[in-house]
Amino acid sequence: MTPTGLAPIWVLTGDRVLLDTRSTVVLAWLATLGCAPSISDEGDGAGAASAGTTGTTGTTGTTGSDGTTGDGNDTGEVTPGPEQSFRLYINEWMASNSDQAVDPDDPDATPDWVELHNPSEFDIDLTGWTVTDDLGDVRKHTLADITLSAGGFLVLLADDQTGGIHLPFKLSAEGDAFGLYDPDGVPADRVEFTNLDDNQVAGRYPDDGPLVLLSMPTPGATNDTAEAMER
Ligand SMILES: [Ca+2]
Ligand SMILES: [Ca+2]
Repeated sequence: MTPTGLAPIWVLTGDRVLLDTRSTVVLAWLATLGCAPSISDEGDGAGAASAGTTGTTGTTGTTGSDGTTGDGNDTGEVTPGPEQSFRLYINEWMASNSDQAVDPDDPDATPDWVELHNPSEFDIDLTGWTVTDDLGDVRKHTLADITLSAGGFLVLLADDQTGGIHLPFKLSAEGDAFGLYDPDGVPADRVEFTNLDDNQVAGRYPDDGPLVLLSMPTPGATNDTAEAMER
């Protein structure tokens, strides 16, 4: 099974590894960036696999399943389509921070920070994804060895340091930007902002929703209180 086109398949699982003749395997996948996978089968004669009807599960419409039968020698192909999509979000950030402890290794530090959110039902390995505070330089920093768990929140520290969740730049409260890009450089989410007060937190309300000012910071947790409408 080979992902084709621009939209990658991030997770592909089957409910069994070995198939007996005429047995069935259920495949599940997670695609991103406007990709709606469908199954086609190249076949190889007698006992060739046949693609079943593709379907979707879950509220985000990001997974599909497909029943196939075959002789264990078949190969198939996933063809991206236009409808289903999956996203990671820049969910919350603080560009001037004087009292919020968010560094697990330094409770006295109060760095700028950015919260990412993964609303999907799959863990996403962020290795190779890039982040930047300059939307004209999308590969400013490449993430490594970080997983954004299914339904989870991840706090990155914009503290001009490197390694793990640290980023080699800070955010300017007078106006700045933040972008998250997949390993192919395709934007997953981008935000721009101006004039944030000290300890002012901005983000999406509800999670993954419109950009607002938030009345209290919730790094690593759901955004539960909005202060102002979209601006
Ligand atoms: Ca700052
Ligand atoms: Ca939050």
